[in-house]
Amino acid sequence: MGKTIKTAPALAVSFLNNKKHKQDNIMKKLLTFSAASFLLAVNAFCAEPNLIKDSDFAQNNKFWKLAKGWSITPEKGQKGTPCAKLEYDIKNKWSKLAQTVKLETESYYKLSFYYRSEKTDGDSLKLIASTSNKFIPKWNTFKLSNKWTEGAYYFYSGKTDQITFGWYLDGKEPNVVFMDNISLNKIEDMELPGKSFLRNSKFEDSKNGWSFPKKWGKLQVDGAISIDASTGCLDGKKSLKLDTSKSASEKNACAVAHSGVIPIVPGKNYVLEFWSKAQKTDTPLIVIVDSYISPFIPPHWYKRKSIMIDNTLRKYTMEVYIPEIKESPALAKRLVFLKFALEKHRDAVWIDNVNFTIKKRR
Ligand SMILES: [Ca+2]
Ligand SMILES: [Ca+2]
Repeated sequence: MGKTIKTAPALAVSFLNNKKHKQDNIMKKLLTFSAASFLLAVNAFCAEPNLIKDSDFAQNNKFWKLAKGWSITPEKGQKGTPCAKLEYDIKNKWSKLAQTVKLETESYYKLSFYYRSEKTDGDSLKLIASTSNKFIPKWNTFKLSNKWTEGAYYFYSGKTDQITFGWYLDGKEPNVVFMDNISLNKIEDMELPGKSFLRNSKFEDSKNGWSFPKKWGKLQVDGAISIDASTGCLDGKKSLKLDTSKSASEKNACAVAHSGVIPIVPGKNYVLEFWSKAQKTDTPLIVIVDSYISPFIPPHWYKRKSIMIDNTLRKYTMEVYIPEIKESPALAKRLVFLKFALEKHRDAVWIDNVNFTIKKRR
């Protein structure tokens, strides 16, 4: 090679450079290709498969049970694909789109689905999760709107090895609902610090995932609980507002909001964070992390704290140790939910950006 360069230096060098360049390119391509196939292999190995069959409705109802009112429509889905459609009138109340899936026991799962309705504001889409036991929470509601929205539902299987998901409407008005891209995946990242499994934690999705019960122990709720989109709002466009300022007496004043269920890993330290402000100062907000197998039968596990809220917006933090199941059998479902309440106190409190996650190690 040296000789070639000596006899015809310029040409040979350029030829060699060219050759080297080509070799480099081939090497680069090979490396990129093998890196890509390696990543593909890793992804294929790591990604949990979707357990829902015909999740995008492209196989025309082979795996779905479509009760009265439900059909597969060719192009109304996300990105113009086929999807499931419910033409709802009062006559097909509780009529379900359903699929039964085998589960692994003692595992965490996420069910995800996309939905929209023809009306801008209407009833809620209901999800029923039926199993042979009562271990997994059965009912969930998802507020309908005319934009494609993801509905998510997390649960721990325990000893349950089969589940049937059914979606239906039971509202008072006719509507048309579309559903697409339904997936059920085992989740392996339950222990990621900072990852919250709380649904609608910023209240931007209105009341979705939250409920406002009528009673709080022996007290009747006489306050106003709302998803507030006024100037009092803390972040984004909406926040949760508990308002007992118009309650008849301090002694009976009461307003309560419950979150939906949050899957947890036992034996871990958790941090509950939220942003809040009150109309006045020194307003005691009751915060409870709660868990039970059945709401009316012991065992019951909870952590309760009264947090003083003042009239400037700031972040409040509460640390909670979630015990092992053998210490607290009430946590067997590996679920908790959060409660925020004003009790025997007249004021208004806004709450936003609620986060409940495993504590980060320092
Ligand atoms: Ca589709
Ligand atoms: Ca918000």
